[in-house]
Amino acid sequence: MKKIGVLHVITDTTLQSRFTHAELAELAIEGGADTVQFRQKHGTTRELITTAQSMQAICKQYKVPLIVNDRADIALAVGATGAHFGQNDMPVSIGRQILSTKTIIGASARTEEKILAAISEGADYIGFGPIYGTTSKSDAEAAKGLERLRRMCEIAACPVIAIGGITLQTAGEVIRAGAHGIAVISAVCAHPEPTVATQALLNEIHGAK
Ligand code: TZP
Ligand code: MG
Repeated sequence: MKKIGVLHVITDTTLQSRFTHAELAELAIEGGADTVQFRQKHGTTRELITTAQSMQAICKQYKVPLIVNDRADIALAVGATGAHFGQNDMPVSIGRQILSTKTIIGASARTEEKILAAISEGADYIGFGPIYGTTSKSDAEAAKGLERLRRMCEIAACPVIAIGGITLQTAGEVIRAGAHGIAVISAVCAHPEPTVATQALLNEIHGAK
């Protein structure tokens, strides 16, 4: 099984404009983030590649995996460690054909059936959420809560990364419900001090494990 990080910081330049994706990646890594995810829903392919290259340079320097959201081609283009696909993105089975066997593939799945399907297609981890209410994803479903998370963690034969509205106050209970780790946007990117926020989240995760 591949090593999957416990704190995935998803960089975002729509919630805040103080920092670029690459700057956020570095600030999060300085705070101990063990995975960085590049997620941007707008821009040309050329622009996305340029941004992903700048992030990959930092992640490579610190030996922290970079995961590219939605786009296998961009993950491949910049030599990222992984790609993350939602239910409307590239199917995991096709991502597996395109990307090397070493590449980490994450898949968002919200039902037992979809979780099992994603794992059988070759997903290395499952992203499950939103656990709580979130305003960071425009089409987010209703909050799933800790009980659903607990159930999904029981049935998934791979790490589950919980996402959606997770804060310093709730990170511990999410881990105690069985999640291998968490993925956050606003708790780090919209925080006045992203490095401090990352450090604090990591402490909560480790304290709960
Ligand atoms: N997928 C499910 S919820 C979500 C994504 C990308 C948004 C997470 O952002 P935040 O700010 O940590 O709630
Ligand atoms: Mg997607």
